[in-house]
Formats: sequence, structure tokens, C-alpha cells
Amino acid sequence: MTVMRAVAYFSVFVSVILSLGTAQNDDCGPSTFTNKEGTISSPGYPQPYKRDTDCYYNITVWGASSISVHWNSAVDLEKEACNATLGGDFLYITLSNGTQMEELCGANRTQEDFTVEGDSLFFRFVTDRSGAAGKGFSFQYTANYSNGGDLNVFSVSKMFIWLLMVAFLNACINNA
Ligand SMILES: [Ca+2]
Repeated sequence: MTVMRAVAYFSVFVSVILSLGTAQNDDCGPSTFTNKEGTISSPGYPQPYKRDTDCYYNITVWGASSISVHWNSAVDLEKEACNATLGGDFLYITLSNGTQMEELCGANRTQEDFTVEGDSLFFRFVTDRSGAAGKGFSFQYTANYSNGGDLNVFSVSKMFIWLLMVAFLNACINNA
């Protein structure tokens, strides 16, 4: 390994570590969820959320084979606009492989509960500066285990890679 390459790797490593300590807006609440189950809601739920918000929520449960999401109520976002270019408020759901699964927008949307493969799931809630705010969203997630929840070498190494990816995603969002 050349010195230059070592320096490059080291700078990437340092930026990842630094990004781990980057907090999102206090109103958003915690951004990282590693427990087997938990509840994630929009800021102030069920009161109307604020304008001009950008919150992200990373669920990463070590060793989980899949993650289930149960909506506590209909997703209630601004109904005036649902166009990422023109404006509106959105809840994005992204799978662990980076594929965007849902782009939710609109008032009083009844969503079906769902289960996705893998141990991670990412949510991002973005609101613009205009329009009436709905009450937002609230859901409960549960991690499922195919092997009884035992951590093995594979899941531990995968866990490390996920941590790096989560940090990278945080860094991307914070620098966007
Ligand atoms: Ca809005």
C-alpha cells in the first residue's frame, strides 16, 4: 500500500468517525435506533409538525433478518403540494441496499404495514416552508430474527459495515 493510499484511507476513516458525532436538529429527536423494537414519530406528533424540517431516522438492528413496520395511524402530511420540485412535505423510506422504497406525501394516507429483508431501514422526513402541516407520522418497528438472534461472525462484520454506511449516509445528509 502506498503512503498516498494510506493517507486517503485514513482521511476517509476520520471523516466517518467525525460524522458519527454529528447531531441532527434537536426537534427531530434521536436519529439512530438499534433496539429490537421502537417507536418513531414525526416531531411533536400528534401535533402538527414544523415547517422547514429535515429529520432522518436510521434503524439498524444487529443480527436481524428482517424489520417489520406497523403504522400507529394514517400518515398525515401537507395535502397542498406533493411535488419534490414545487414543494410539499415528504417521508422517504429507503431500504438497506439504498433503494428508495416509498416517497409518502399527502393528507391522511392509510399505509399498509410491511416487512423488509435485512437489518436496516432508513427514514427521512423533509418539510418545506409553506402549506398547512398535518399531524405527521408514527410507527412502531420490530426486528425479526431467523436464527434466534444469535450474533455470529458474519453478523458482527456486517454490523461494522452497516455502521460505516450509516455514518456515510449521515455525512451525505448533513453535507447536502
Ligand atoms: Ca409544507
